[in-house]
Amino acid sequence: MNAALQKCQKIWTDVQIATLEPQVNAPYGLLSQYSLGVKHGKIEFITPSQQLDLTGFQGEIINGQGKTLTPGLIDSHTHLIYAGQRSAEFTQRLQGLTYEEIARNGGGILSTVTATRAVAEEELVEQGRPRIEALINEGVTTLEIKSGYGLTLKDELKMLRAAKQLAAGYPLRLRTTLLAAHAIPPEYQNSPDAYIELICKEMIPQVAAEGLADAVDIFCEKIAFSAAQSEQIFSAAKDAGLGIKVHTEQLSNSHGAELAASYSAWSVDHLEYLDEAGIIALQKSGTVATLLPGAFYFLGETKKPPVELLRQYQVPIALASDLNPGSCPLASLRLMLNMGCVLFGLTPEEALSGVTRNGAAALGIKKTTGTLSVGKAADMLLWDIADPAQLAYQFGENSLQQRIFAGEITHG
Ligand code: DI6
Ligand code: FE
Repeated sequence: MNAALQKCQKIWTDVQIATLEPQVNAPYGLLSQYSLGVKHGKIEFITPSQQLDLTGFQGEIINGQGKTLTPGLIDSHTHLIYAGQRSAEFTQRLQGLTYEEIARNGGGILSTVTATRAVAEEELVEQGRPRIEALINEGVTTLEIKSGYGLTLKDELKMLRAAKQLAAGYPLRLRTTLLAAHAIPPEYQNSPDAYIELICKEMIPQVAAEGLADAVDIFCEKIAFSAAQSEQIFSAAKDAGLGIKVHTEQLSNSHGAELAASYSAWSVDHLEYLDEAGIIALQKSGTVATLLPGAFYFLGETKKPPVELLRQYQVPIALASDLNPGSCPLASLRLMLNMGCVLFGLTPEEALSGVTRNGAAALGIKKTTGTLSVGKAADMLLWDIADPAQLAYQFGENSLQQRIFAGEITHG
């Protein structure tokens, strides 16, 4: 028995591994009849089962019985921390009001801001619990949570702290994002530039100093912030050493993607109205295009993101839930796999890459997670399926047999 194998704590034998590694020249980076060993939370080896000699191995052996192992799922865009809910707004929309009209009447994001400001950090943690558990139970091992319903220094910090406190109770990798520029707060309705200044001069530096966020995001849209205001935020984020993300081209083409690409953004998100010039900019900067089919579906949008052009320019595509109380109260990344295919025309392989490899890239952590390869985190899911496409094809019947986080079996 070789030395690498001897040092492993656990070995999964006889698994079909969907590595999602582009170097593995097969759909899904698939390796059949392989074994995988884990040491100190990381993948130590991946080898054909027939080459494995387990004589004398002291650790745990898990017989995979030919089942399929994939990377843990990564939900790279959520607004999971908030107070209250907006079913009344849903009812209004069904009666004919649009998301934009509701927002302009002071509802929408601002109604969640009122509810979120009114509660303590502990309460935000408790209200987020069923949502985070829903995601974890279906296989999410890395999750991003944004602020954006506080819109004051104190309340944005409260949201980020609540996200950290909530996630700390679960076997999960958390990335947090400051989205103070989500909406113009009521106090600044007549002076949005002063709010941008507050974000750049106070919020971003303090959040960076306290290590409360990995990235900064902004809603660049005609009902929110302009490209010029976005640029100030990107510049402050860059100075603070934080990653850059942007909500853009969701309801119109604000050219936020092109601008974000010029700041080497990690991701640009939504993108229904993205044009070819924006796509070329993304290709140059290596920025991930994050598609959010749940929000598209829930708002009954009809303009689809330019998937064929993204493919043509080989822009990496991530897929995420956008879980939030207004445009996507759907706490399921599995559902997004199906919607990404049915609504946007992604292939099941593109969809799965979007919630693994490209999700990791959208969070600036592609070196450590997102695919199954030696040296990466052993965040893995064992599924009772024969074809990885089943993850996008089926919904509701639970085929997840084991959820493994940093080498430990947390479910199953
Ligand atoms: N775009 C969205 O879809 C979410 N935020 C954003 O900038 C919606 C957030 C909400 O309606 O509460
Ligand atoms: Fe969002």
